[in-house]
Amino acid sequence: MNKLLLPVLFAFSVTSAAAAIAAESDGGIPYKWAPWKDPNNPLTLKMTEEKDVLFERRDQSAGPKREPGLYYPNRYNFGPTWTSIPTFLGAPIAQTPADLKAGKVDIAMFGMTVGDQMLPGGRFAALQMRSLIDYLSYPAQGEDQFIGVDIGKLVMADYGNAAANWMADNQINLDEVHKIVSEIISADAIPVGIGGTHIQSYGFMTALAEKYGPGEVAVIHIDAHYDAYKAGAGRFVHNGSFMKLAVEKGVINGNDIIQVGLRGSTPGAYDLNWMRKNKLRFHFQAEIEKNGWDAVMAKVLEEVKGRKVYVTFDMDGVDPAYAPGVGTAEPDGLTAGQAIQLMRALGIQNEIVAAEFNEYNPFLDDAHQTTGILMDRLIRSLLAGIQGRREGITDPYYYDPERINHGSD
Ligand SMILES: [Mn+2]
Repeated sequence: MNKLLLPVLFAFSVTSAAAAIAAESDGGIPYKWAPWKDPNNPLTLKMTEEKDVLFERRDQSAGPKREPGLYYPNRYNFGPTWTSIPTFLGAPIAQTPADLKAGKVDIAMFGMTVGDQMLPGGRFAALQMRSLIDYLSYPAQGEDQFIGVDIGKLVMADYGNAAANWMADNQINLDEVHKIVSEIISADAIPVGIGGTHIQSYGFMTALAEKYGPGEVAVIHIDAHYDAYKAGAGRFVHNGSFMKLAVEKGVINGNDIIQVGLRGSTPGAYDLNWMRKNKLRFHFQAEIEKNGWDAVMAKVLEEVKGRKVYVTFDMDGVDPAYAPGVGTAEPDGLTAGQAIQLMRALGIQNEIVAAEFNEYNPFLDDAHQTTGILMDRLIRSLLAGIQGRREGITDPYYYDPERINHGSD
């Protein structure tokens, strides 16, 4: 269920004469209207196949034979996306954990293809992100123009996509995200998920909880929406509810969630109370407007200092003036510059253990692919911060002296 329709249905359920029905429901759609919640109801749709071909892995040993490691699919050393077989940031390909290990990969990018959004298109974002019509997006190299660090020093790989069945319950899709994140982590690389909708964050969080244990990793959650609606519409979880489920199932502690950019028509009093009770560290746009971006960013950095960090970036956290290609656009929000600054600062200050950039809808982007290019730059800024940290930069507000003073006076 999408973010906009859900409150409408919810409001309908409680304002109709069926208040008694609503009272016996869990706050979502009343049970009587949701027969699919009852497994014994003949109307309930079930998977009839044990296996889903979409998730069957290719037998890599069947050939062609090759040594484990990274390989470039392209003929040319340098080339824009339209002369290439596109990969994320032009990175070489890895197909298995053995490839990641043999290649000593630092950053394993993979495409995510879940599309549970009111306005369809998110599942095509990974495809688009590999082929932006922007030749500067192509090489996985280049100096960050704030801190003068070359992200090409990181060993990057394109780890392919996580499949998602666009007709199935999201449980199976999240299992696949979980699996791929786990494969990457087990190869000591940092998973960077690209594309799809925000629900996939749940697969990241379960994989991270499995590896590190709950309470070890803090989540930086940039979003217009708090994503803690009660799960509704008979679904396991959706892109507006996964945070609540993650907290209630103990996948993550509420006070390990730091949210930035919340605004719009939600949450209401009930959910805000839930957020306070579970000690989420939320930073509404209201706080940014009142105290200014610098103060709020400083507070976020202070709250997360010394922690392992997982970044989950919903592109609708950014003002649609800068990022129109999203499924649930919400006016106001972070500027492109603020978002870029935050990514770079987090990469410098914290040990980034995973990151994921979602809710980009290429069908709703402008002709310049403004949203896609911004998402690309957000990824690069985080990577620049990560590499800067490896090179000994410790100040999240560090700038390359040569880039803030021309010295010609
Ligand atoms: Mn979201």
